[in-house]
Amino acid sequence: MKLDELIITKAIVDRYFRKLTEHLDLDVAVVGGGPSGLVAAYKLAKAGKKVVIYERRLSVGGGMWGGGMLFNEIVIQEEAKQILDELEVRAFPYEVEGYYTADSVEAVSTITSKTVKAGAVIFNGISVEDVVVHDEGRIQGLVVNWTAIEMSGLHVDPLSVRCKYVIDATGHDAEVVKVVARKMPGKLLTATGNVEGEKFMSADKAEKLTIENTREVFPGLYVAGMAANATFGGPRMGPIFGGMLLSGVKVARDIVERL
Ligand code: 48F
Repeated sequence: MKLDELIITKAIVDRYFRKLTEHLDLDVAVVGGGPSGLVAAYKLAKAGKKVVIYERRLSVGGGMWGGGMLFNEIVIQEEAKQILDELEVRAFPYEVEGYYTADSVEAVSTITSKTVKAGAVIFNGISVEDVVVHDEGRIQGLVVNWTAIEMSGLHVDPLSVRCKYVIDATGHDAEVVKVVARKMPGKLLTATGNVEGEKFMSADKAEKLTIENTREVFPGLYVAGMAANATFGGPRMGPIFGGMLLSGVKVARDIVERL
């Protein structure tokens, strides 16, 4: 077979733009492909919903690749063992009951594969910079741009996508929530109406609060993972990931109930 560069180029352009145009009007747009965003997209896709993850970086996985301090093992507690089993990530019991470890590279790659095969689409290299709100009452979509444009500082207008719900799974920075708070101060469904900010490390409290804080923070906008704690004022937990995975499960379940 003699290969033709033009056919290679045309195949990529054709297929990419087909994927893009077929995913401009979504049930759920997930911002950030860390552990909570991946699991949320996996569960939503399993429930038959049209879901896309927009990920700023080339790779999804967020803070999970590096385990703790680049020791690429993660810890998962008993409560989250079931979701790892469902995702077919091997979890190894540690010598203290209730604690499991997993290889972080296996965890990211396996969860990503399950998510894509369940029907979620991942657009990497795209950053979410704003939201669409027509009547100041509800989020109706996202404003997106190439990360390369963001990094270069070029003045290039973004494009937008429509969706019924947005999940801010951007981690510690809670980027989407912060945009809403900046443009509509005092309107978040938090205690003060603004971003409460992440608190000190406290693993046990943080893991429980992550689940509690996974909820709607503005009409049409949910928070998951560390963004939930940053938004509602929960502590950080370090390299234990059960709360992240269970947050993804919870946000997907809550949104499915409303779709
Ligand atoms: O930070 P991240 O892994 O989020 P998470 O799911 O998990 C947190 C843990 O990794 C860890 C922890 C718990 O044990 O404390 O930190 O809450 O992943 C967030 C992803 O969102 C992307 C970012 O590149 C990362 O992959 N991201 C952030 N802002 C944007 C974004 C944005 N504006 N647009 C697109 N992607």
